[in-house]
Amino acid sequence: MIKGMTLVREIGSADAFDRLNRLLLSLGFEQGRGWDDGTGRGAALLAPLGNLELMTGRAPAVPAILIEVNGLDAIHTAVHQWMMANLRSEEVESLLGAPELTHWNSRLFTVKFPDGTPEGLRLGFWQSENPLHGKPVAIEGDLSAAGMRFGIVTARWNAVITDRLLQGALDAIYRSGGAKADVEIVRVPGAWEVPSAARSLAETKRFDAIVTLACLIRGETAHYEAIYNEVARGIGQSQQDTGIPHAFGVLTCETLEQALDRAGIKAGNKGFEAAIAAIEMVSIQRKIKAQEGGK
Ligand code: DLZ
Repeated sequence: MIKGMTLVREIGSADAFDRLNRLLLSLGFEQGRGWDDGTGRGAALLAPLGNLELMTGRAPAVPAILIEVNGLDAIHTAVHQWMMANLRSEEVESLLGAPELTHWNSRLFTVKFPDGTPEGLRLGFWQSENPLHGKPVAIEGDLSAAGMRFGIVTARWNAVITDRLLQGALDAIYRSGGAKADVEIVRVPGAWEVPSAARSLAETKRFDAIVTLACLIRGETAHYEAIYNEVARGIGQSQQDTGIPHAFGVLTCETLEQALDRAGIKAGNKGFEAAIAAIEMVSIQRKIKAQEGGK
């Protein structure tokens, strides 16, 4: 299974290397493990998600390195300030573009950092635009996980499926602005153990939501109905008793093939969907509480 992706880019001077490293960290990249082997240095800048995009038919209209952000205008301001402090001011205008709408419902700006190489380091920063305008009539949850803490309980039984569900859940949280430090994962033997671990996590009050992940396959599971009913009841009861949203990412399938389909092959990834539901529920809970407080 693919685990990650690394893009390697040479920076022409040591001075530019240090300054760009500091800038990108200040914009929100996470510091990874760097290296220095006496002949050169490397700095690892970690983003929550990677994406390899191939294209054909025409040249790309964007830089080869695209960085998705929240708060595009604040990022633009920070980059502008950095450039004004580090470069000649007359250079900045030609190197830094303004945020512009793209044809894929996003806004993007490009910037070229002089880095000692002839072409310079060209980056594109972009942010997706929310298509919803106006105030919703109903209270609806937002899909920003920034500042939210999650406990994820995942079963080791049928790990080929539950690992994919876990990957989907983490994908959803990190893509929505959640921080790695705010996610704790607990692995339990099987679906049967999920409710009690979920309750233990919820009772610590350290989490805004719990995401439960497991996979029951009828053909291979003795007492399938009995286990399923108890798991569903236990997770529901923990949610009711603790008042902390519990997202239900427990697959109940007839066959392994059906389970694979629901774990990212043909029918979406139910782990991803469960985590999105958790984010939404935390947001809804906060809005309801805020409304109460305002009365
Ligand atoms: C025992 C069992 C069986 C037969 N099937 C499954 C399954 O399909 N999915 C799952 O998550 N767990 C299964 N288990 C394990 C039980 O959930 C539990 O972990 C053990 O009975 C130990 O209490």
